[in-house]
Amino acid sequence: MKYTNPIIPGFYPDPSICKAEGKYYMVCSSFQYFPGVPLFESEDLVNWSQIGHVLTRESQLPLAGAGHDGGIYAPTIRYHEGRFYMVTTNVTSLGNFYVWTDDIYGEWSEPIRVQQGGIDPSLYFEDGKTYFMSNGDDDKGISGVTQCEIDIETGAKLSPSVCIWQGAGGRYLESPHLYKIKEQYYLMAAEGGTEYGHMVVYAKGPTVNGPFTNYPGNPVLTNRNLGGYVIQGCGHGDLVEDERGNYWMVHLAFRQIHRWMPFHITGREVNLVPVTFGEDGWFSAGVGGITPTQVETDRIDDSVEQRLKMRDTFADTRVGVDWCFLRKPHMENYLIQENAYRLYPTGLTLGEKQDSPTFIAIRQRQMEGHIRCGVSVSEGEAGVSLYMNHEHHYDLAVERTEAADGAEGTCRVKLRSVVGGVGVSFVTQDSNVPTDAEITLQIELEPTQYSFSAVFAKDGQEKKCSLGSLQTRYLSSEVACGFTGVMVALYAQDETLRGRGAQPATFTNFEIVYHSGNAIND
Ligand code: 6LW
Repeated sequence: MKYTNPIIPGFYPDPSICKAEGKYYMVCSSFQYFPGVPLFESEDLVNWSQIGHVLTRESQLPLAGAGHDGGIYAPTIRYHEGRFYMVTTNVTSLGNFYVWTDDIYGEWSEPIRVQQGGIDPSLYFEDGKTYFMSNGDDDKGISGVTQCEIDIETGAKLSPSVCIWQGAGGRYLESPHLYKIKEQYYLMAAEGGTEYGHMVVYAKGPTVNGPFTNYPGNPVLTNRNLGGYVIQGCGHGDLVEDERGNYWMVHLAFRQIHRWMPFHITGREVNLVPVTFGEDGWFSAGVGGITPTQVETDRIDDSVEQRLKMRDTFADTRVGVDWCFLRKPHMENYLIQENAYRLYPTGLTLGEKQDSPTFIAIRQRQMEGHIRCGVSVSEGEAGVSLYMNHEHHYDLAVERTEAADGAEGTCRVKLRSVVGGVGVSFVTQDSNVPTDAEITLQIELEPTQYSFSAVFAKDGQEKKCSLGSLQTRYLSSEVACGFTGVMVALYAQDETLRGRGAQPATFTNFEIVYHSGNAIND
């Protein structure tokens, strides 16, 4: 069969995978968003459905004050003796910790902290022992992949933290994972940084502590030498063995907005490549060491067809699964109904970097398509934001102002561009929209630009008003920095309000339709 990368499009970075009872499970990092650590399930490795999140309670996921590069970093998922473990770092508060569950569809435990520093923790189980590794300094101050033994019941360290590998010479050694395959220990990691120089490297050794010998062909996977190619930044991988005994790697990569334009807006996404072991015990990955957009493989049955979801509406998405919030959400400000989301404005705006404005968001997963949403506002401002972070967002909003004399106020549609924390607003020329008009906000998605408009309907008459276009690149990771991707957020705010607004804004008929899928521009 033939499948297309990414296998999970949109902001789902740092994938980690495990197999349990014939199914595959995957987790990704989630930074300042709540709930945390998206959890996916698959039967065939190419079609994944999100079954929930691992971190669903504030006690597991304290995010107060988490900036756009804070919160939850790279997780690892492992299955051992009937129990799932997910280990990660909350860089804003908890440090390194893990949670566990015996029911993948149920709740996970309270966090169990581990007193070893660094980020990107991973677990390896063998002979009743649990090894914990991360990238950071060991007890002697030596940096690299650092490992200790822990008590899996309590998280207590049972041995000193010792550096077991310093990588293959690239900068930013990250995401270590240890595997035992045919009596050999393989330690795999990323180097080069999570940008265009990203790569996967590994080493092999005779014991769990090494000594590790670098693979002579390192990096085993990278697209760093592929110019004019959409998929870039391949790194941060994890291995899994399938039912037939073949190995695969899931890893992150991103798609440039154009073959020749080095900006990406949909975040780091999940890609899949085959891994092939040679007689000498070394393995290669990808197709000639790269990750192509299309992979032809006889390791997956021809009967398996890759299905990409091309439409998101209120009816076929779920709050807390597809939709998420910023930091610690104030749930009293959300009234989620089957066909309408009602959001109460507060004085917290999209520029907020500590607290949680009224904001519910779903990922932009592809680069071509459109967004439509009916919005009705009684007070303040509400609309659709293309949100990269608090300093980089484009907001298409309906705004109600009150007249000073108590007479009925005005209603207008405006577009706000915030880049580098600097905001500029454009208002519809026809700024006096009848307050009882039905308003539909519209955004056309293209790889290089977003185009904004609104349709006003009253008494059977429709009028379309264009607010112009803005370039996507100013919301890209290259411009905005951080580790996330563009979110499509429904929000409500009213800078004059301190607490909860009296009247909610109502969002109806939401849809994102993607016109083309992964192979764009390639
Ligand atoms: C993550 C690190 C990385 O902790 O980016 O690409 C960091 N790799 O491994 C944030 O996702």
